[in-house]
Amino acid sequence: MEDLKYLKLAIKLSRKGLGFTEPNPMVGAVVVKNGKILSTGYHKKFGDIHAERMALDKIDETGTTLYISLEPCCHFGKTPPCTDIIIKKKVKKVVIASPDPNPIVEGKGIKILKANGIEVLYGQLDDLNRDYNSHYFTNIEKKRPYVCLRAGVSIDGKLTDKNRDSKWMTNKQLRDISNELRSEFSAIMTGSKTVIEDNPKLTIKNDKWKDKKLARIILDSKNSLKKETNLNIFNEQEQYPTYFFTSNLIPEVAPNDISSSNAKNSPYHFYVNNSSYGLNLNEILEVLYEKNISSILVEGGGKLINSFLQEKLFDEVILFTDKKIIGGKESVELFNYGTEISQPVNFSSTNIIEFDSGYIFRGKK
Ligand code: AOF
Ligand code: ZN
Repeated sequence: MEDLKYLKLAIKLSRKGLGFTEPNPMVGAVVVKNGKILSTGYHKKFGDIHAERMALDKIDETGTTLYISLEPCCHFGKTPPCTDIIIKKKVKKVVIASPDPNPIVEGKGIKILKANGIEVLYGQLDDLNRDYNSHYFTNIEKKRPYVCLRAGVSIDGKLTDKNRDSKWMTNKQLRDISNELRSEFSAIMTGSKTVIEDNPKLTIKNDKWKDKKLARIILDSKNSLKKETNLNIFNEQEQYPTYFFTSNLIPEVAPNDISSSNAKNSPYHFYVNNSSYGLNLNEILEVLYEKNISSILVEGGGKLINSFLQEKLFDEVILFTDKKIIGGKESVELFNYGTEISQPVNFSSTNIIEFDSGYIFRGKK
């Protein structure tokens, strides 16, 4: 019981790093002796000191119990191995929620602790920790970024009315929540049509996230977005670097890139093959994975979201639903593109929050 309480606290602490640690995991640690919490730590941002080292650095006591949400590392990376400090501080027992699937750790951390006479327990609350760190676990296990599809719809699943007007679709409260959702991800993705029609900034409004770096990924199959158009996506490149993907059937002549006038050499512009649903999404995810982008929030439009559905390349769906019925044959339905998916999408976990004006549905596969 006591173990569970402190382990839960370690997992809760890990969440303080939400949005800043990727592609590394969120990790929390708690040091306890004789039923008293001596210190805590969490991984604040990518490249910073690890959670368990942060907690142990602050104390001199020996014979403690260390609670960590993830198996400690045992490698020299950006920081020295955490197993070293656990041994040095003569920790008596280590309780871990999840073993680390990272091939440079993968059970070796636990082995080293045991070989040094430290009692090790692991596996309790593994599901909870994996759920919170689903981006990290998906990266390592599927070798691609975590993909979340997000859309705003009416109760009857319409994206827009017949005039293609969707601006009014979700009210301000839901729109603000939807905007801040971007902070949980490494990148947001949309299509060139949305960029041309809405000229979105694709940034995070809330000042709380002014230090958060977020990549903007634009699927521009025909290379139609020109820098001269002064679209908002060409601004604020430092905090929000913009990457473009174009079909390799299009000659590499019309440069969109921010840094150079030659699209061919641009580190921001990629040319990929086509698939039956548009640009080859597998190739795009491969490029982004190599660029260390570990999670993507796909914000539409409808065609793009449906391409990911058809290709079965997604891990989560988030629907912002207004309590309105749009009706009409000419209004645009969200799930109305492409062929029927051969099997319905089932979710292993779902969550629904109700607001005055609507609902947020979050389903993980
Ligand atoms: C973290 N924070 O609190 C723990 C991690 O890139 P490095 O050198 O910082 O190492 C990252 C790996 O270390 C990470 O993928 C995971 O396997 C392990 N543990 N990482 O960023 C932490 N405990
Ligand atoms: Zn470590």
